[in-house]
Amino acid sequence: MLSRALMRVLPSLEKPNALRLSCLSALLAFGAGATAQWQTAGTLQSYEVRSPGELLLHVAGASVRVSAVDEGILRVALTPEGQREARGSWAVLDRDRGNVRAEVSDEGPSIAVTTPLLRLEISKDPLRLRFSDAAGRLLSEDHPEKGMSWTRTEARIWKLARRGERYYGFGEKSGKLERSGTSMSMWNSDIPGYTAETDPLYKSVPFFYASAAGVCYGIFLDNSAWSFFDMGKEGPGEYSFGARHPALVYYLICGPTPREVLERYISLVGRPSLPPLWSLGFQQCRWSYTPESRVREIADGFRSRSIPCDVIYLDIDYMDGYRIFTWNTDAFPNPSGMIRELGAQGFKIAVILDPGIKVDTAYHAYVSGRRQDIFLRYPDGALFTGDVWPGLCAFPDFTDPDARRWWGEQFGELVRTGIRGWWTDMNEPSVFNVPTKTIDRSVVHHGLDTTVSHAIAHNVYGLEMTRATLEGLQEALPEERPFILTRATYAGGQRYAAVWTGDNVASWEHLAIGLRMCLNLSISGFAFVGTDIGGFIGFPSGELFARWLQLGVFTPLMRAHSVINEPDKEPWAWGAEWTAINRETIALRYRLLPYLYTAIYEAASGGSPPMRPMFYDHPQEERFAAEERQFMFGDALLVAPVLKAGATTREVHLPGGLWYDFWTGSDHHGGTTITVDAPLEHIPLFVRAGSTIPMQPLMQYVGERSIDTLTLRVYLARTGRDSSLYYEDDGHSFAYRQGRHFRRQFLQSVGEDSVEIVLGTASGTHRPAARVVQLEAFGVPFPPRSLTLNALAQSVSDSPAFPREGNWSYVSHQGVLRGVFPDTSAEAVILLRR
Ligand code: MIG
Repeated sequence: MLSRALMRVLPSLEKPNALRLSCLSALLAFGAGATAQWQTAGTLQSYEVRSPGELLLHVAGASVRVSAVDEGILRVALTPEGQREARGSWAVLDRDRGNVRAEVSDEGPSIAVTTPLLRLEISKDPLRLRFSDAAGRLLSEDHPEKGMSWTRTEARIWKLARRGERYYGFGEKSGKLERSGTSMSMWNSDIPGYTAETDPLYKSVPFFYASAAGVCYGIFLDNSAWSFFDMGKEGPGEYSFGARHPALVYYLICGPTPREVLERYISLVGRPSLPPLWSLGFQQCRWSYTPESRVREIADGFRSRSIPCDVIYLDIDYMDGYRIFTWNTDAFPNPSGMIRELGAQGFKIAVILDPGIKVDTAYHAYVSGRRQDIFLRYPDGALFTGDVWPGLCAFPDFTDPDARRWWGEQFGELVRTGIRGWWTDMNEPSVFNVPTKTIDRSVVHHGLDTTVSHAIAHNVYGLEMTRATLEGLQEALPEERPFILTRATYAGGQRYAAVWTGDNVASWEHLAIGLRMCLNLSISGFAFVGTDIGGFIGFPSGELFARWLQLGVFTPLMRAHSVINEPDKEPWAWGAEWTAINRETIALRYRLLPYLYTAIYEAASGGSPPMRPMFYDHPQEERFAAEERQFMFGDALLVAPVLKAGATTREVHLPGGLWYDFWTGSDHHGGTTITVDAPLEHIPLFVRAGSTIPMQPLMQYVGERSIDTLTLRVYLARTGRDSSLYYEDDGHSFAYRQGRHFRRQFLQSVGEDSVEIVLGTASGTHRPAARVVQLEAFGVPFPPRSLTLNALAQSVSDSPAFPREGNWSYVSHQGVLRGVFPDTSAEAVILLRR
């Protein structure tokens, strides 16, 4: 009982049983009410320059290693005496970054580390860090009193906030987008029906942006233990972050724009993998579609109503008593036959995978797992077991390469059965029958060349489960890009899996919460993100579902889901009128696939995620600092979802420049707030002038037929040059890595007396099937006196319909030019003259 009480006093102790004795003396030393004895970095005692960009500094009780990872990223490692220095990382890519141009100079009272982009000034007495950029602008400085501090069990860095500093990121947070004045922690937790106040949630991404007066930097606290962030809640003008593990590493990441912070962070922890194109189609899930006849009924439900869909999920009831890698053969007597036939209808099947392996000596996974000794154990060697869906379970030690190999080997069978989607759930991990709802913190993991307690491995358990899944699929299905969807993960997890935001609720509030979570995750590296459309728990009205689905078009993962025991929630469940609206909504998703795919490709090549909060491109604009009800999707689209019941209009804040209404083609001057119609039929959507939106014909699933018409909607700016990327490949293999892609720029240039629209020469060796371009240019400022395509004169009619191939039309009261011509990989230049 004593240890219980002490646990409350010292919440961060990892091994309560082993520490009973020392706890007693600690309690006496601290006195009642004190939580811990903090030490703060004092006078620099000595230092060594290890290489041009690396310094080891010593103060009483700790050492601090500072190193330049590259020109724009500095790493700081605090190691109190008696602790092992943190070396490996589950998040940071282990790769040679070449020679970093960095210099160390002793300037008397301080030491400076300088790269072409950053300057770190280390004051010697006391040891404090002060980061600024090459332009001399202050980024971040240690708090003069508290600086870097530690106890025996935790460490924390206090910093001064700049005037008006705002904070963003932090991964999966359900509260407000802008985080100043709040505190948060990271400890992967399964909390069904969470709220805007619930923290922490399923995922840990200890990375954030600090932005003041348009100058932004990032901090990544690479610590997988329970970590915490106080962004000015504890005291104004300061913030702090730390972890319940005193050997602490953080990275300071240079901007100055949010985009540059994101790109540098991604270069550190890895890019999102490029998903197969079909996973951008509509996905239908519920707990559970069973038996087989029900799955077929759902598939027919989509096809008979002409509602596009690519993926149907099997939730936990497909298994034999929830045993992973088995089938309930009563409900699914012939899985491969079923999957083959659904495949012929254009569906892919995804299955849920939980980490818990049922303790059952007649179950092959348990038997082989025991034989290969890959399950987690307590320090005394006893097997850790806990209750989940199958009853008592053992848990693979996913941080151990041997356990990952074992897990990966189980995939051959499911792949041969035809499964193509992998849904890893419960991997916080969630355990039912213990008060902590997870694995005991003392349990021993193997990984990163050493053993660590579950207290350290907890937050990477889901990450390593998705890694094991990916590694298994690389063996079992090496030619296909895998689609893995996970609930729990850690920073860098975008390398392995897409994410969804767990067990949300069918409420209007949750529609807004889900949008915030997707935005926060997106700028925290997780580009492929979505919510349970319609809400997991509870039953939405037809209106709520329709509005949620409309937003879902603009979340990279577009998946509807439902908890068990709720009525049907498929898109046709609310009667004919709503069905028609939902059909059109999903149709829009499929028409926009070329644009969506380019947006996800941009993220997969190390750039911005598809979903971007408004501050991301406009960090200097105060009106966008806390904007969380509209967002950019890709470079071109501004999405303003309806988040209120009964609303038929909504306010939209347009950034500077010219904007086009996607639905009407009418234009609006930016830098304004407008109120637009928001009929139930569609989501308010705007296009940035200067962009080109590629669209394809409606299909019922990805690859139903080849694209015979590529529609290009060209939105002309009033003047000047602009460009948009277009990316395409085979959509499913890794051949794009060998250059089998089709990538080009769409350019526009608007002058006084001429407009030029160019489809740039395509790079790469992928060649789409023969098709035409159907070009539609909005905002053409004059009736063209002459029009040429690759210098050949074209005739122009004034018909409002799309002309036949080889013809053009111009409708003067709309300012819209339309033309149809063959698409090739060669440059196409369309020139209009006044
Ligand atoms: O304890 O597999 O978040 O999507 O349907 C609940 C059943 C387990 C939680 C997931 C949810 C899934 C459900 N799972």
